[in-house]
This record gives sequence, C-alpha cells and structure tokens, in this order.
Amino acid sequence: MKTLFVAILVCSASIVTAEVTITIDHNGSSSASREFKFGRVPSPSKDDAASRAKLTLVAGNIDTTSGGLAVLNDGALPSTEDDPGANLFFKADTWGGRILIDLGRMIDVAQINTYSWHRGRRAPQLYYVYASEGTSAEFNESPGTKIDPTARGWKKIAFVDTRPDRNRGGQYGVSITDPTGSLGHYRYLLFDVFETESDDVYGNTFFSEIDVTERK
Ligand SMILES: [Ca+2]
Ligand SMILES: [Ca+2]
Repeated sequence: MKTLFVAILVCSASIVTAEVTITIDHNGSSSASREFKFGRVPSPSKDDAASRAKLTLVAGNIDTTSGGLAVLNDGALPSTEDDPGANLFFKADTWGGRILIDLGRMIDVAQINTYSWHRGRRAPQLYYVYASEGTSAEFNESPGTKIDPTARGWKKIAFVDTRPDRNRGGQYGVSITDPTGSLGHYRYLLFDVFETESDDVYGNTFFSEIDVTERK
C-alpha cells in the first residue's frame, strides 16, 4: 500500500512539472545590450517579489571575483559581456551550488525569470528550481547536496537547460510560467545550479539577475 501511495505521488508530481512552460530567449553578441531586451521574456525588473527577498547560500563555493548573492536581486545589470562583479557565479572547477530565496511571505508566483550574460560558455543556464510554502513538518530550509529537496517539503517546479539549442555565448533570458497564470503559492525558492560544461575549469554560469513575479 505504501509503495502504491509513493508511486501516485511521483506520477502526479511529474504531470505538474510537465505543465510548466519554460521560455528561453537568447541574444547573440551583436544584439545583446545592457537593457537585456528579449523577444518574449520580459527584461529584468528592479521591483519584483525577489527584490526584497533574503538570499542564502546553501551549498557550493561562490567565486570571490563575482558580485556575490546580492547582485541576483539588486535590479542592476552587467555593463559588458564579461562583468564578473555584476554577476553571481560559482568558483572555477566546481560543480555549482544551491541558493535559497526567502520571499518573506507566501505569494502567488506568476513567473520565475533568470538572466545571464557572458561572451563565452559561461552564458548558458542549467538548474533545477524548487518551491515551498515552508509550512510542512518535514520542511528543510537549507537542504545540503546529499538531500533530495522533494523529500523535505519542496516541490520541483522546473528543470532548465538552455544548452540543447543554444550552447554558446551571449545573453539568456529564461521565464518559467504556468498556463493557469500561477506556479503556486510559495514563500521559498531553492535553485540547484550546475556548471554547464566541464571541458575546462570555467563552466559556471554568470547569473545577472533572478526575478520573481507576483500574480496580481
Ligand atoms: Ca529583480
Ligand atoms: Ca543584478
């Protein structure tokens, strides 16, 4: 009976994930600008639900030449295609890391948007994003890498991999939405970020901004 129950849970989770829409836009070096203008994905916002969020490193090592977690929700954008101080990226030759975003209160999440910019192969994005109300008894706010977040009160929202079609430099805008207009009501987001290649030591994405849009 227990096995059957688990199987049903796994099945329903994958159906929910399949309904999420992931929109990936890319600007090559000739069309990339400081404004981060894309065909479909909205430009980064200075005033979104993540602007006032608290960001915490859960796992991984942030590169000391990066701007650190603070640049992910400051509304500021890199001025060039190689602006380390205006991006968050993990240390060279490491797998990536986990980042917790505490929105401070439960909101109806309409969009999760992530932005990156680099002239070379540190531009593509590869991550899982999980979300949680943070109210269940098993909820673990900062699950380490040996812990499956879905076993600790988190729901997998999306797996983003921009590489199959666009594994090259430039500017990326990714928008995660749901046809219903709502991804759900959540207070916490967890980004599980991975290096996009290991051919050389520089495989970690230059993340310029993460926006979370509240449904009005
Ligand atoms: Ca923002
Ligand atoms: Ca920023």
